[in-house]
Amino acid sequence: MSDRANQLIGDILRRIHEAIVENDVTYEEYQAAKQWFIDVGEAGEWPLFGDVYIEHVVEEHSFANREGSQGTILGPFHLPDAPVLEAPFELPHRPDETGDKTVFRGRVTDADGNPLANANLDVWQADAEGRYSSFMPGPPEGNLRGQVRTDADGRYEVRTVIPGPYTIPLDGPTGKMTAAAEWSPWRPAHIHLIVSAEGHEPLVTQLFIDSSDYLDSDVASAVKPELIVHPEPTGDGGFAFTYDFALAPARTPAMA
Ligand code: MBD
Ligand code: FE
Repeated sequence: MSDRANQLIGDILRRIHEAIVENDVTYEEYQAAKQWFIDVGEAGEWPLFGDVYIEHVVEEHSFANREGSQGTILGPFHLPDAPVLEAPFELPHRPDETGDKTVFRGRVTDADGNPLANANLDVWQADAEGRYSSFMPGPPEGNLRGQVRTDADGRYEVRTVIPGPYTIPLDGPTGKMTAAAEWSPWRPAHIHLIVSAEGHEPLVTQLFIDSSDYLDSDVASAVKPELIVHPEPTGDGGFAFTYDFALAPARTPAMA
């Protein structure tokens, strides 16, 4: 690995050095940057910063030309071991959970369209105020997190509420950096999923709500047109939409 480390670390440092020279970075700016690195660490925001500003390039590059459905970034708010839900497949929520009720359903298939039975969909999302349980005050632990399995025809169904848009914390170092550059701190409303089935490449993705603001200005640069969904009113005050997932074959494990 030391050839790799030499190459990669060397290249990244060279590019930072070039940016310093090309932009005439001052000693004051260097010291302010050093303090900002310290602040990001103290605030526990390195996962946030990385997933907002860096992960999308890793995802796009790593999965360029993947077969089947589009993926996008994982982000910092996934928790393993959410409960596996039985019918009617309703994500755990508060009795007075706000937000428009919605159901989404579809099929999980392989890249050729053959249904995948017993595929797993791990689903997590913010509440209507854009807050993720376990990471922000408000929603109780486990809120709006759950897993569902496909039936023999590869069909799944999830009942939940439509999330609100999310803003990165404005008073933390990542938010302050974003404000300093006069960038928008918002992510459009989205539902996260990891869709997995034996013998297939797990699909880490998000579904974006078409009526949300910020679809064209996602701070995390993670929106793809194929991932925008269109909830339709069902006549009872709720909404419904469909989404089918096609999984690529598992990548051949790298030779040791
Ligand atoms: C999110 O909700 C998110 O999905 C990502 C990728 C980064 C920050 C917050
Ligand atoms: Fe998110």
